Amino acid sequence: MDKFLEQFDPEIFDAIQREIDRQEYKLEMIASENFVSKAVLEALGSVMTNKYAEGYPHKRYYGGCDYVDQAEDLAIQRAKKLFGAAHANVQPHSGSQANMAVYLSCLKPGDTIMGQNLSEGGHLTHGSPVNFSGKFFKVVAYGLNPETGTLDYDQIRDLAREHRPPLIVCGASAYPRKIDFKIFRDIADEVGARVMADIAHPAGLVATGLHPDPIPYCEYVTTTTHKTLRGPRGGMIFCRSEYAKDVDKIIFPGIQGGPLMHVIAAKAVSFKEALDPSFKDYCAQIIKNAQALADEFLKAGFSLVSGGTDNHLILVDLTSRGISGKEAEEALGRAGMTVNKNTVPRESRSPFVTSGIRVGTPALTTRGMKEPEIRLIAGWMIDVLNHPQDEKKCVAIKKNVEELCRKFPLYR
Ligand code: DSN
Repeated sequence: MDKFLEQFDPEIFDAIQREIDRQEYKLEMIASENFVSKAVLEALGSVMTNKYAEGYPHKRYYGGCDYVDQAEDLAIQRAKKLFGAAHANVQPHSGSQANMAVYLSCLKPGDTIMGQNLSEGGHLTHGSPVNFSGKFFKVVAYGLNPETGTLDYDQIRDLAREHRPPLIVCGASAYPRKIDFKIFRDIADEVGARVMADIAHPAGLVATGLHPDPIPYCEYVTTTTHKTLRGPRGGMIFCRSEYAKDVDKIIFPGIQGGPLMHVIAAKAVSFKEALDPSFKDYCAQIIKNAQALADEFLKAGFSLVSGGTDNHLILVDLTSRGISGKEAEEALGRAGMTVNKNTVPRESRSPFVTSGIRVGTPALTTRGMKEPEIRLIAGWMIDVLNHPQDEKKCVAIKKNVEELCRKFPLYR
């Protein structure tokens, strides 16, 4: 292997080595994270990073774009095939920029958007007051039914009738159930709204038919490429052909400059991986693993928002367990298991403390772990959550975690 980085910048080299070890020897259960393949990593670290290519394939503002055009054409073709979409823009640097582009393409500042409340599973860009979406637009937030912990479609319909927003946003960051895009379409039609589905979390499950498909029902579909889709960090927008020009114009020149061509090349590689039939087996295993995790937590008497899961994550409500989300995240971290604290419905604590944890299975599934390993891990998690102050226990479990990780190597 080349040693350029090690020789030139040993400090950054060291940080990267430590991060490789962290990923390799700890259990990654942040629901929005995953591990890319070595082929994706190779494309990300390629000379495509050197090229400026403002514009779109075959219509660029710079010379020398033949080969980045080749890569972006492939990314677009594969993305459209994977999701059955009429138009794809693969240039958004992130999910936030994808969402911003859709909003700016069809709304004026001060218009109303409806989106899922951040504290009940939504995303910052769906109208949080601290985000551009909540600053530029009037926001009507919808939430979950407090009894069932699932989306309250009656409330959504009532709010839409009352506020008549031009855009309804659906999609979530911490929601363990399937989203019914057809109901959102019906509601939108009733009030004359367009619908944007942000499928960043379940994108891989959507692409493989394991989650309902928003494409037939939504004018716009946005996603990130690095969660269940298992590609490099980045964003992407799908839309109906009649909106393509407006969306493309907002991404460039509206809010972004030169596209990150190394990331676009890596996106293309990950879409090729996702088009392989084996990717459906992988996504099915993600769900089976999340359901095994849910099963173990329920058996141990924990409360799960919505009572379980049908996607890649569970949301554990710790309200009645005498431990905050922050304490749980920290204790699990000491035992080698990485999760994130998360608000739960009817949250009483601040977002920095919270009463829940969000636990996802995409990254463990990428390592090849299946239900037996997941049940073992759930047992360790439950043990830690029941004894968060027991440092000896955390140390012992951390050893077990490392041993398990060695059986499912990642990059080392
Ligand atoms: N930060 C992402 C997540 O964890 O769900 C969303 O942008």
